[in-house]
Amino acid sequence: MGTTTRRELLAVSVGTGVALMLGREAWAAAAGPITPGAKDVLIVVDVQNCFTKGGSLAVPNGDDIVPSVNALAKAFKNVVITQDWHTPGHISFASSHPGKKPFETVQLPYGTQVLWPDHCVQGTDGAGLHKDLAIPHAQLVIRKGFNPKVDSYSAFLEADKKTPTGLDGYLKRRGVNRVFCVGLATDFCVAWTALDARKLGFAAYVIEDATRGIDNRGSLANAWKAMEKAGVKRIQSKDIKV
Ligand code: VGL
Ligand code: ZN
Repeated sequence: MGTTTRRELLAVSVGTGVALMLGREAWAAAAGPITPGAKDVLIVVDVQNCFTKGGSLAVPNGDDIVPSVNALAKAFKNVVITQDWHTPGHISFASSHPGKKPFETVQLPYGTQVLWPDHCVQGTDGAGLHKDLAIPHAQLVIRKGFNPKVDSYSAFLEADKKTPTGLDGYLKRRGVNRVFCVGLATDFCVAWTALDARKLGFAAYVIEDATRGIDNRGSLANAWKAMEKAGVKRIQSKDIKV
């Protein structure tokens, strides 16, 4: 102890250099395409007839994402599909609030609610999945928004921000810790799902080019701002190794 020879110092500095190089290599690998594994899930949000061409709440260019959603899904062992699944006369429908029009808001016990055209009523064609969605290996279909008095954009929690859908427990019991979100709409159900995923302790990614937004009164930019603040990673489908 005490005296460090020149040779030892050299060895230390060489060692550090190697460590730095290895570090850089690991970082470079992390920045490359992501290979989804057993701890990852793809959540395919609300790719339903009502939100696509001819639907009552059609998201602009919503249909365009279907081929890339199908391709991405093939790269994931774990896929969960969500369906917006409202009762007739649901509280989120403008038609349930006399004098109100779609895209206006009302105050409800759980906060401000945007009002929508009637959409995704349980058991109707509009609530069905898009005909070209092809994910036979999806393990769970989770329906949300079935409580007549509470909306649910998020796949995890209803709009009261406390009633769980059960997805959190399902994923955690299966060892999933990273959530990748695609689907419709970027600024509502996709964003709320990704934000709740962060709140519940998951790493969360939104694959932007496999989503489309409604963009009502700046909602798309606001959603991205909120997601960025919450640590949701904004990536593109080329960032996933398919
Ligand atoms: C959605 C509005 C109302 C969505 C659902 O899937 O983003 N948006 N219900
Ligand atoms: Zn809805």
